[in-house]
Amino acid sequence: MVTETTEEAAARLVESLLKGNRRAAGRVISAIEDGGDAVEMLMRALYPHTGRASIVGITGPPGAGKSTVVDELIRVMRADGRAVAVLAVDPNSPFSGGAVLGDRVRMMRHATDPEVFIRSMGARGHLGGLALASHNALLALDAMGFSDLLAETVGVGQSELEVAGTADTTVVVVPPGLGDGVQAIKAGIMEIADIFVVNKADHPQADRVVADIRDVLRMDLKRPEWTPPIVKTVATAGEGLEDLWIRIRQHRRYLEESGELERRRRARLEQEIVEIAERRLREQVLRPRTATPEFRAMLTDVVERRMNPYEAAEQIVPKTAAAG
Ligand SMILES: Nc1nc2c(ncn2[C@@H]2O[C@H](COP(=O)(O)OP(=O)(O)OP(=O)(O)O)[C@@H](O)[C@H]2O)c(=O)[nH]1
Ligand SMILES: [Mg+2]
Repeated sequence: MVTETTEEAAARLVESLLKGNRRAAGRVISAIEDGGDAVEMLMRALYPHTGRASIVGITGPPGAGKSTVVDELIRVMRADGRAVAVLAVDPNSPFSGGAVLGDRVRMMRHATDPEVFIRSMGARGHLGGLALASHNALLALDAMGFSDLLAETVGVGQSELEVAGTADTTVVVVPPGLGDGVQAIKAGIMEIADIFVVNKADHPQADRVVADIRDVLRMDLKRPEWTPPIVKTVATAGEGLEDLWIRIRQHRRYLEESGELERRRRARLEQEIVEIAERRLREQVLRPRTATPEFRAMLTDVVERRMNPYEAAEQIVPKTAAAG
């Protein structure tokens, strides 16, 4: 139930976040993760303060070195005067809140830096979908005043691609020595990469991977204005990260100057509105009409061939209603 006190509590919490209170930020992100009614109230208070930060998505197969790259990138970005917030999203992890142990250890040295914020997000909750939850969490960090947001997502599945889709710039980290080479990560992910990082460049197979990616890019004629650069890094030695940061800034400039940033953000928001509306339709229209004894009886009719699925759907949402 939306009561005035919870609305006020949400506004107060956001007020506190806007002043830079990390505990408040943690609570806001937890509420966003839970995906309950509070999200709407929080976003009402947060949204006017968002839209300033750059969002960089970092994705790639497990163990590619994403967290090590992020940790080193934070160092380079801090030296450049940026305030950096990191959200590590793992759709396969049941854990949430705080950082995943490995990441926490890895990024520990930044823990006392007031201009760095690190948080992880697991698969718990997310009634509205992980992509929406992680994007809303990034918006909260944007409102808090971080100039640059890094979203690390593990893996190359559908939900990871969706999370990556909410970033302005997507960095795909590819390690050498994948069984099938680049083919193994090709599906879907090559298309979303704005920048490739071939990490573990200390590995003898690294140049082979660079050549493989070049081959794939040569066949990709969809992006005449921006050819994704390939950056080699040895994250464990801190090598190549300055170059990566230069490329990220170049991509940002390209996005702004070409109008592509505006287009991407517009398309993403359109998708988001439609998703929220779809969920509402499902919950408020479809669910009540399918959670009835009449529906169970109709289902039996369909199972026993007395009715076909189209006729049954017509009983739930008549064509005339759908058209109107
Ligand atoms: N040789 C070498 N090892 C690296 C390099 N970068 C990272 N590693 C090692 O690779 C392992 C995985 O690194 P992470 O940064 O945790 O990789 P990740 O992609 O974040 O892993 P997940 O989040 O579990 O998918 C660690 O043992 C790192 O020390 C590198 O440039 N060279
Ligand atoms: Mg990681």
